[in-house]
Amino acid sequence: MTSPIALDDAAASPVSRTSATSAAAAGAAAAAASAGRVIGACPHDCPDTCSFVTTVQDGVAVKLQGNPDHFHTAGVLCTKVSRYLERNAHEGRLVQPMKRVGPKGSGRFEPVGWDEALDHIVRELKRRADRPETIVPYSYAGTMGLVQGESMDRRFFHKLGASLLDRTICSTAGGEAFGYTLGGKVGMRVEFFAESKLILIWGSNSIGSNLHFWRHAQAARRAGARLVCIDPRKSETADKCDEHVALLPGTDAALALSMMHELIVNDWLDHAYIAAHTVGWEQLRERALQWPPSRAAVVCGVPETQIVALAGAYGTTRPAAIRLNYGMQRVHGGGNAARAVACLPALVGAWRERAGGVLLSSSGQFPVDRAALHRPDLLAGRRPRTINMTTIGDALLDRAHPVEVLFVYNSNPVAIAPDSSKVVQGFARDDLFTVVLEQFQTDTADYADYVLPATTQLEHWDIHFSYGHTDVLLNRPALAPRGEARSNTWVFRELARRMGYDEPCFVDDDETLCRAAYPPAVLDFDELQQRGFASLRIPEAPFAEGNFPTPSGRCEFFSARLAALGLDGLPDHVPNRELPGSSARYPLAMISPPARNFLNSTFVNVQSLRSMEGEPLLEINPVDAASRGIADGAVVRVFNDRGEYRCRAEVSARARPGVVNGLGIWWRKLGLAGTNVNELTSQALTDIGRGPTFYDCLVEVAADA
Ligand SMILES: Nc1nc2c(c(=O)[nH]1)N[C@H]1C(S)=C(S)[C@@H](COP(=O)(O)OP(=O)(O)OC[C@H]3O[C@@H](n4cnc5c(=O)[nH]c(N)nc54)[C@H](O)[C@@H]3O)O[C@H]1N2
Ligand SMILES: Nc1nc2c(c(=O)[nH]1)N[C@H]1C(S)=C(S)[C@@H](COP(=O)(O)OP(=O)(O)OC[C@H]3O[C@@H](n4cnc5c(=O)[nH]c(N)nc54)[C@H](O)[C@@H]3O)O[C@H]1N2
Ligand code: SF4
Ligand SMILES: [Mo]
Repeated sequence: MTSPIALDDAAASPVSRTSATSAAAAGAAAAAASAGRVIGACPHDCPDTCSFVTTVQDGVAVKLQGNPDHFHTAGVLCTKVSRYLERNAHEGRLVQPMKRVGPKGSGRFEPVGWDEALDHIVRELKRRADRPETIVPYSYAGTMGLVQGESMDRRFFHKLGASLLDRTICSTAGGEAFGYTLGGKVGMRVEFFAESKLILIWGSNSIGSNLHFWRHAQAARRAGARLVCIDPRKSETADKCDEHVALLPGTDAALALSMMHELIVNDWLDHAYIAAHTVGWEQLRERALQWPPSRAAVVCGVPETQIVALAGAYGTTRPAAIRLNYGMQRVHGGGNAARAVACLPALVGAWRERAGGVLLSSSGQFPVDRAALHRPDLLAGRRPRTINMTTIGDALLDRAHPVEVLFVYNSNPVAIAPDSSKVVQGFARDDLFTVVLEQFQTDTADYADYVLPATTQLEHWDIHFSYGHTDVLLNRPALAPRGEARSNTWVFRELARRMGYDEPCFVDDDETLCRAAYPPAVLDFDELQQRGFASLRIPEAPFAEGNFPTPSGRCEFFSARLAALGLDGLPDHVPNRELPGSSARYPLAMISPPARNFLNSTFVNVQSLRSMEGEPLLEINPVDAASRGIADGAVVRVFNDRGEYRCRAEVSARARPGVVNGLGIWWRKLGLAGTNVNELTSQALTDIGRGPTFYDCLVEVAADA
C-alpha cells in the first residue's frame, strides 16, 4: 500500500516519494500523492458514505469530486463536502499543538512542541495510575473511519483502564430497538427502494441528510410510487413528497399502532408470514386494537382521515418500503416508537420482496472485527465504570465520582451535547485537565488545557463501513498533513510509547489497522485497494424466509429480552416527558433537526456554507408568531428553565402550530449571543438505549426586548 490508486493520468506519471517522506516524517504513515487522482471516502457522520476522488497537483489538492465509478455515490457529493477543500485549506486549521494561557473558555493559547505537550499529558495520566477511572475519553463520529475513529484510541484507553464511554449521542434508542425487534441494524438494501410502489419517509429529511437515498426514491416515484413524509416539520423532503403527515414530535408509536389497528380491522395482514416468522402476534394485536385512528389523531395532532388513508395505502400497496431515520427517536419514547415502526413490514409480509421492508441503518450488516481493533482484552479483567456521553454535563459536575482528565477527539461536546449550561460549567472546572484533539478551534477546544492538531481525511488512511449502504470503502491520503497536524492513531501510538506500553498492538501502523478491521474471508482487500470500495455479499431480500438475527430467528413483536429487563415486552406509545400542551409557561415544543449545509457542528466555520445558512434560525408558524407579536426576521429569545438562546425568527409554514424548529447545531461562538440550541435541550434519556431526547423539549419564544 504505497502508491495512490491511479485512475488515469497518475498511472502514467511516477509517484513522487517526496511528499510521502514528509507525510511519514509527520507521522501519518501515509504515502501522499504529489500528483494524480487519489480515491478516498467521505468520513462524515452521514448514511451515504460517498467515495470521492481528489486531484492533486504539486502536492496541492485542486479538485475533489464524487467518484463516478462507485454506484452509491454516482459521481455526486453533497454541497457540504463539495466544499471540503475549502475546509481543508481553511486559515483556521489547527497546525501546531497549543497550551492554554488564559482562563478556560477564553480561547487564549500559545504554541508548544509536540514533545512538551505529550510529555505533560503523560505526566497527568501517570499521576492517576491508582485511579485511572478518573480519566475519560470523549469521542464520537467526527470521522466514521474505523481506524481514526475506533482503533488505537480504544486500545490505549483500555490499557490505561480509563472510564468507558457509552456512545449514545445519536442512535442507540432506535438502534437497540431494532436489535430487540429485528435482531440488529439490518434491513432493506437502499438501492431496492427504487422498485418500491409506496415509500414512507419517516423522521428523515432525506434531501438534506441522505441525498443518495433520495435519488432512489425519485426513481421509484417516476415509476409510479407514492411518497409519504412523516415529520413534524414541513421539510424540503416533505415539499417533494405526495403527502406530508405533520404529526407532533414524539407521537410516532401512536401513529404506527393505529396503522396496525387498520391493518387488523381491514384484514390487510399476511397471516402466513405472521405465523411463520414472528413472535407475540396475539399480544400485539390486542395492543394495536386499543389504538383506533380517532385516538391516534388526537395524540398525533393530525386528521383521522389522514391516518386511515395512510394505513390503507400501506395495507394494500406492494411492495411497500419504509425509510426510517434517527430524527424520530430523539424523544422519551424513541425506542418504543422505532420498535412499533419495525413491526409494520412483518404484518403485511413486506419482507417477502426485496423492495419491501424497512431501513433504519445498514451498519449491522458489516462484519467489523471490533475486538481486533479495540482490544478489550487489554482491560485485563478490570471493569471500569461507564459514562454516558449524553449526560456529560452531569458527569463533569458529579463530585462524588470525579472526572479529573477528559480527552476529547472526533467530537464537539460543548456544542452538541444537551443542556449546554451544565456542559460548559463542567468544562470550565479549573481542576479538570482537558485535552482536545481537533482540526479546528471549536467551542470545545476553547476549554482545553492542550489543543492538539489533527489531520483530515485528505491526510490520513482509513477504512469505512456505512449506515446507508453495504459497501466497504478505503480512504487513502491525498496530501501531506497540514503543518504539524497528526492523525489520531499517531497521537495514541505516541502516548502509548511514552506510557511505556510495550504490547505489539501499540506499534501497528494504519495499513495494518485497515487490514484488521474486517476478517479476510469477508472482504477482498485487493479489490478494495484497486477500486477504493468493495461490496459485501449479502442477500437481496434478507428476511423473505424469516431468518431474523434475533434469539428466536423471528421478528419479535414481543421481546422476552425487554420483558426480562422489567420493560414492556410490546411496543407502546410512550409520551414525551415534556408533552406539548402540558405546560402553560412553555407552550411550544421545540425540535432541532440538522441544517442542510452543516453536518452536526462540522462546517459551521466554513464561510461559504455558513453564508448559505445565514444565521441561527427558529422556524415558527404564523399563528404562533402572531399571538406573540413576532415579525419575520426579528431576533427572538427562546427559553425554558434550563436556559435561553437568541436567534432570528423565520415565520413559516415549515413549522406546524405548536412546534418550533431550531435548525442546526451552530458553534456557540458563531451564534447571536454565544449560545446555541442545546442551551434549551435536556439530559433526560430515552426509554430504550440511554439516548438523548433533543426533540422532547418545551420552550417559550418572545420578541427580543
Ligand atoms: N446535511 C446534514 N446531513 C446529516 C446531518 C446533518 O447534520 N446535516 N446529520 C447526520 C447525522 S448525525 C445523522 S444521525 C443522520 C440522520 O440524521 P437525522 O437527525 O435523522 O436527520 P434528518 O434526516 O434531517 O431527520 C430528522 C427529521 O426528523 C424530524 N423529526 C423530529 N422529531 C420527529 C418526531 O418526533 N417524529 C418524526 N417522525 N420526525 C421527527 C425532523 O423534523 C427532521 O426533518 O443524518 C446525517 N446527515
Ligand atoms: N440539538 C441537537 N443536538 C444534537 C443533534 C440534534 O439533532 N439536535 N444531533 C445529535 C447527533 S445525531 C449527533 S451524531 C451528535 C454529533 O456530534 P459530534 O459527533 O460531536 O459531531 P460534530 O459536531 O460534527 O463534531 C465532530 C468534530 O470532530 C472533528 N473531527 C473530524 N475528523 C476528525 C479526526 O480525524 N480527528 C479528530 N481528532 N477530530 C476530527 C471535527 O472537526 C468536529 O469538530 O450531535 C447531536 N446533537
Ligand atoms: S456528507 Fe454524506 S452525502 Fe455528503 S459527501 Fe459525505 S457521505 Fe456523501
Ligand atoms: Mo447522528
